[in-house]
Amino acid sequence: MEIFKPFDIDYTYDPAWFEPKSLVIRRTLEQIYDIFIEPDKAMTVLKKGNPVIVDVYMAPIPEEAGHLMVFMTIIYPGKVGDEYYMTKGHIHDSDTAPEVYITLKGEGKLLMQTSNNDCFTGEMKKGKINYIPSGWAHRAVNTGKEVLIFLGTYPAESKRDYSFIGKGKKNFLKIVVEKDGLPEVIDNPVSVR
Ligand code: PAN
Ligand code: ZN
Repeated sequence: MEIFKPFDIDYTYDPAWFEPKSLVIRRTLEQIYDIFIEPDKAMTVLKKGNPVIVDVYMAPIPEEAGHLMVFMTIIYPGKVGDEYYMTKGHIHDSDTAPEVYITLKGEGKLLMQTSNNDCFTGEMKKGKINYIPSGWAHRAVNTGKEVLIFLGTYPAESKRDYSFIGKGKKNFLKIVVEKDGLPEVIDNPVSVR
């Protein structure tokens, strides 16, 4: 492997800022409206505008074996019906690709599951580090009234696989909804086991 030059990343979380970055992944409601259990409610919102749900800032690190990707993710606050804004959710395409999330600001839940349908919900808030072992699909959910911001790292060569998300697919077996003003993790009524 070519020797790579060390570098520092500067960041703030109030406001969210991360440099240097080589890629920004932006997920708007129009792109991911169908991950919510009530997509018709998302369509109503989309008639008035197209809110940004998630931004991901990725550092300029080669997506190759031997490197660790480093990123910052911002999930904006909001809901579609009772379901909080969240990432699309994915699993990594390798069984040697664990991931670490470190929350800097806000609060949320980290839904995780295996292909055997084991489920685990991590707590995301300042003071928590979430460890996502290889083989666990993951989706972060912003359950707060402010932005949820976290840093993370994973083996840079591993690709994200979204093939289980969508209509008639397995999806995440749990969802997070607001009930009486508080987040509640419940079974996903539209998941297909
Ligand atoms: C994170 C996620 C980020 C957005 O960087 O990519 O939180 O998630 P989705 O791509 O599922 O919308 C990560 O887990 N990378 O592996
Ligand atoms: Zn991931």
